[in-house]
Amino acid sequence: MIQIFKKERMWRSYELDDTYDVVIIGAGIHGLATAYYLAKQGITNIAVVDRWYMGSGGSGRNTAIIRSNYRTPEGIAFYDESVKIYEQLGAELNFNLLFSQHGHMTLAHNNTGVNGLRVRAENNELLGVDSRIIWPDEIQRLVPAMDVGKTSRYPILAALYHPPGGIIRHDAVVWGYARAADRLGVQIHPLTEVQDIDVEHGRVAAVHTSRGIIKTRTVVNATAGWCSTISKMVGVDLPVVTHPLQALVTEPLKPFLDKIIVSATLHLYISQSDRGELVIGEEINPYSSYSSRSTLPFLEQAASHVLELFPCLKEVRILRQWAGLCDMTPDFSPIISTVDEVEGYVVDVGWGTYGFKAGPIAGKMTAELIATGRTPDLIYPFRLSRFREEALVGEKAAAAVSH
Ligand code: PYC
Repeated sequence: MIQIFKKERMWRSYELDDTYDVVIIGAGIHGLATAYYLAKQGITNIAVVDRWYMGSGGSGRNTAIIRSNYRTPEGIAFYDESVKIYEQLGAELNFNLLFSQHGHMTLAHNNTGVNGLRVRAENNELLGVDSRIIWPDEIQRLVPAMDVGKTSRYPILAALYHPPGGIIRHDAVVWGYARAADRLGVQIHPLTEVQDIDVEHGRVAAVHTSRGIIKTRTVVNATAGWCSTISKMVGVDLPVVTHPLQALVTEPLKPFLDKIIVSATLHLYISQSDRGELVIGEEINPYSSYSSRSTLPFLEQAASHVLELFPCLKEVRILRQWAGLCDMTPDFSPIISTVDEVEGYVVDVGWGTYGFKAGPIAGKMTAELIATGRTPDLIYPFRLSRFREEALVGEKAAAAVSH
């Protein structure tokens, strides 16, 4: 006898209601995590709207690196909370997120680079984050396939080794949060484009969408690369410039690389996925744009940089490329904040190249901010007013992506 199993629906479809307590714009990891943590606090009359499909922005277009080896005390503390959430998130959402923590290694090829890594190592250690400087012998032992040689064009002098760093299945994180939020009563509305936002007497009043007008007193902008265009709808200029960031995957290979390798000099990061593909990224495009087209110059540069470190990969074929949009702030730190000029308008933006790894803690903090009306200590450094208070959180040089 053939048994037919009825497939469980991951989330439901709804008509758009005319009123919600909270409207979250952006059904990526940030928007969905915010909805989930709000619903856990009992605020369930929520619409998460997205002009395209769930996870179609940065959440589906990143290289899925999770780490907390940042540079500033504020950044380290914040991203470390995210790593801690990721470590138990699969169990909490009852969804396999394929999270593997095999370690993250940032290489230095000159003395300036080594000094930069020392600053990070010391700040990490002070805050209890597992990160230390290692030298070529240990690097070679941990990554036998890499050319650390003194004769290569970019000899490796040292590395910042961060054992808790890892990679995860990014779509699974989006789906896991979406399913959990749906079960708590959150409505997720894909293909629902926000066209305008009404502000009345200094307060958010309604959101105009391609499927109708929604009355609400709270709007969350979680739209990453598009955040400044949404913010203009309420008359708030964000200190954000959008740049594309590109990546590629190769054909699958037998497992040979369990560490994430990052080179700040080459602006390169490379890891091997559970499927065996190499996932490779480089720096942000130097120009501001909303285009998510791949380019040949990126491909050429990434390929040549990979071969500097891994000459053994010279015959490997590339399967596909993609690009995402990064909402860059002047200090490379995010903005998670209420906005003085418009009551009820909350931003979770400015993630630049760090958005995916921060999704869980950003969602949790944004939810707490909305539910309590108070800014949690962990995100106080990331308030919007820091730009006029000259209290920047300089996270430059905490990544390989050109800054
Ligand atoms: O910060 O780990 C990172 C990263 C990788 C790609 C973009 N940002």
